[in-house]
Amino acid sequence: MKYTDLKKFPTNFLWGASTSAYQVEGAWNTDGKGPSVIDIKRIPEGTTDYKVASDHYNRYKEDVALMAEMGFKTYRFSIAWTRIFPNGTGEVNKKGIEFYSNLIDELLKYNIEPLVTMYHFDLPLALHERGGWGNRETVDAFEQYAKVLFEHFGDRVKYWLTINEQNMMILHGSAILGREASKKELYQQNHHMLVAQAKAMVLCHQMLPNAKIGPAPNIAYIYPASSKPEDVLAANNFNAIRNWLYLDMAVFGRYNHVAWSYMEEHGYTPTIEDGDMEILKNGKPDYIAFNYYSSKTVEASKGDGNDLNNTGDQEIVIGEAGVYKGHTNEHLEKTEFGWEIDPTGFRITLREIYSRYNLPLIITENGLGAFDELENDGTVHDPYRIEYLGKHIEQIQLAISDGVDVFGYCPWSAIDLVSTHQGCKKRYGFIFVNRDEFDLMDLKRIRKDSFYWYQNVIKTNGEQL
Ligand code: BGP
Repeated sequence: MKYTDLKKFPTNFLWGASTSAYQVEGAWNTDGKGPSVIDIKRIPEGTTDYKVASDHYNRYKEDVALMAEMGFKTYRFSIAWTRIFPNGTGEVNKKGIEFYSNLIDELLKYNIEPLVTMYHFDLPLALHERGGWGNRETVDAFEQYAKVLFEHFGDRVKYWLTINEQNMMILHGSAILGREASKKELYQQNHHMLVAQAKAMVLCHQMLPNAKIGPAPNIAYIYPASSKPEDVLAANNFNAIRNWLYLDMAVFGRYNHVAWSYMEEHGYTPTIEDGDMEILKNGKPDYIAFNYYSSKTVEASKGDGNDLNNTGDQEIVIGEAGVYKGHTNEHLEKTEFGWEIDPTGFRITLREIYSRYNLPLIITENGLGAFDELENDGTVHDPYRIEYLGKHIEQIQLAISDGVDVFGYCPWSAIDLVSTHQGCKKRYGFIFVNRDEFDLMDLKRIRKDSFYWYQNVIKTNGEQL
């Protein structure tokens, strides 16, 4: 649909950007922080670990000042569970509370709204060793953790996100977390995470009546490779399994029927305890946050063994025999890392989510990973990132013109950080961090071209892209 005049971005639109604790903070064992699953992760050869990352733990003031200079209205970051509870449960670590309290105060000093992810992939190792999300106790541990966060930060944090990309941990856990699990186990973990999320949402509303909370899955609309009904059905299958399973539960408190039938057919259905469905019904999000990098395309699975299980990374679809098969969309370009680029798919995804759930939306990740280069004169030219982000912001405005209620945009990432499985040379930030895969150099912060560009986007409230 074309419009003669586009609707403007709302005046209080939350422009910002995102990071996650383990990818940016470093200080992996400082001030009482306990180990998380990230510290035992199988690190792909040739890439760095997460011990120092971007050293944000020690340089957060400088980083926040740069975000303020860009004009951020919000900053989406995650809290490392193991800074608060080094062993997942038990004693609260005061130093961990202090760090995030200081970070929040620093943001508020510049009128930057903190947008806090409670859990972004870094499950405490102590819980993992007792079965992780496969163990029901982790649900209680998460609820306890949520309570402590609300108690200590609820006076200043209005926007909460429960679990980052739960769907990607289930579908692509091997790339992100570096370990394998059977699908049966994964869907049990999934159920426990859904219950934990619902409990956190209920608790948030009880303890902080003025706060808002929502889920943060990775949602990408799935296209059929052709108009062949079998391909359309495969896209419908994958939309249910990848996207709606998570949001139907978060919003309506019920399992999506196609996803459930898929689990039944394969013997993946989780054990549901008495009272779970009621908890799931009671947990109600105030908004939906989602991460979007690209649409996905699938064709019908022939079930002939060529469409093996889904083992690509977050944005690469392989397929599942008898359900769907990944298909390269010949209409789209790809990033250097093989991720398709589809700004129009962003608008389609925004429309689709809003039509299904009718809740305000905020984008908590979107961005382009690239090998940026620092020039001799100290500049970093990243026109490809500006182009990517500009085209996606254009689509948000179109979606707003379609009547979608979008209240914020937080691309990935505020500052360079370590990728989930491709090291620190795969960069996403507006701020360059001067380090190499294995040489920490001086970790100096350098404004990229996209820094100045985004500053102007925010200043003009999205009018100049
Ligand atoms: C998302 C994760 C982020 C982030 C991003 C980019 O799936 O939520 O943590 O890393 O993808 O992915 P990558 O780091 O693999 O390039």
